[in-house]
Amino acid sequence: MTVKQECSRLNWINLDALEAVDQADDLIAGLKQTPKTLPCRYLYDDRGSALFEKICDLPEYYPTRTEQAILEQNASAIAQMTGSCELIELGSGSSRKTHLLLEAYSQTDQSLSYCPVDVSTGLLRTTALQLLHHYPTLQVCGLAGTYEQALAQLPPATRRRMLIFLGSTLGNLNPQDCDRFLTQVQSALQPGDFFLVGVDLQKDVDLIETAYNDAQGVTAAFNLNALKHLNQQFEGNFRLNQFAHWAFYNPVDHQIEMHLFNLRPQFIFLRTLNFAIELQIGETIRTEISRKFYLPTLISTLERHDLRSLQVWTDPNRWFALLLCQRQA
Ligand code: AVI
Repeated sequence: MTVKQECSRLNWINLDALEAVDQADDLIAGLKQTPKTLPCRYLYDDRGSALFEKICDLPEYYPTRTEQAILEQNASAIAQMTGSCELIELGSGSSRKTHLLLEAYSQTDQSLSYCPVDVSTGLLRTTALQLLHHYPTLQVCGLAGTYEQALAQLPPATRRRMLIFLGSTLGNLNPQDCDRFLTQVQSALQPGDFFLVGVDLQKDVDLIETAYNDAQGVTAAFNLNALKHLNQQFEGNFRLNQFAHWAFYNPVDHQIEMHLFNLRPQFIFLRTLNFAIELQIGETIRTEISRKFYLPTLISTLERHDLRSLQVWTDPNRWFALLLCQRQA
């Protein structure tokens, strides 16, 4: 297979998401509030995405391998239940778990098509090319942008669709944003279409906290990289060595919170935004929440958005769940 033949099966749509979003209003609003917060998209420049890929391979970070094992066991059941359909993956990253689904669908589907959506254009391109090389009849339509933008601008459906949202990324949305997101999913799907979602479940707190405080410090580097990203993008002066990574479980909201803990008084200026803040010792900036779900509550939340759970698969420890939902009329 030549590169030219592979490229003829690759379609590319740039959603201009980053430009549109980076009016940075939400960034400024978050840095003004107490406690300070950052939109978690700043964790994912190309370096952040590469660090996240490394996190997925850490011994402490159980979600990736647990979800992968569930998919390994059940990918063909999923393909059989949905039949042939167009696969759209939100926040695809390296699409490592999607290989399992593509493998299963390629057994039954002659016109296999896959739309990965990601903000990291570098990763999206590399992954798309690898997939084309691996699956000789696959059509790929890469959508470079945020999933909100992708859901609003999906190419018209030509057949049944399945939206895929793996890795418990749903947990990175607070309950209001989660509702907004599910409303968008609901409108992007026709009755009969599918939504496949992977979520991390509530469990022993030590296990969760260890997953976000790994011994090699990869999660810490991932967290701090958000500030480097801001420095580069907005000509900022965050001094990374004056912050410490801090991740803990909040039992009230059932979520891990990742913060950057400020070690010295600092004056921060983001030149291109003409925005300044002062940070006191001990002040933190929350960079991410990662909610851990209780299945019955999640199933009814999905139901409220006309997404009926057809089947739920979990691992033997019930640490993680994969739900296949169908959009109701
Ligand atoms: C992408 N997301 C689901 C990961 C999570 O577990 O919330 C991001 C992450 N943050 C720290 N480690 C992994």
